[in-house]
Amino acid sequence: MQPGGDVRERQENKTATPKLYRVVLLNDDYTTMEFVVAVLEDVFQKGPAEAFRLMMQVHTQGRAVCGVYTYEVAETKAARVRELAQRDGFPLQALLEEG
Ligand code: TYC
Repeated sequence: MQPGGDVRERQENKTATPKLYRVVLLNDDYTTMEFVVAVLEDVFQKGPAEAFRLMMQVHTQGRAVCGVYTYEVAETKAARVRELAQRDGFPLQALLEEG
């Protein structure tokens, strides 16, 4: 209740944009190209040509952004990459970047 008797409703901005996070894959010398392409197809839903292009970008430039997602989705995908890499004994790393 405001002075004077008005009722002021709490304002809630339901259209606020959620923060977005980039999932970045890093290069290493041991993970096979075939495995990285498979991860890009399975975890990031890339087609074969785009998966190969992104894998080569990581291989030649050291890193590449594989997708941009809300925090939960980004963290789940990065965790899945780590899980698959660990299962197959590869040191492949995925990290999140804000913004
Ligand atoms: N550099 C690796 C090789 O020559 C291939 C590779 C690509 C590894 C992308 C990791 O995120 C990566 N076998």
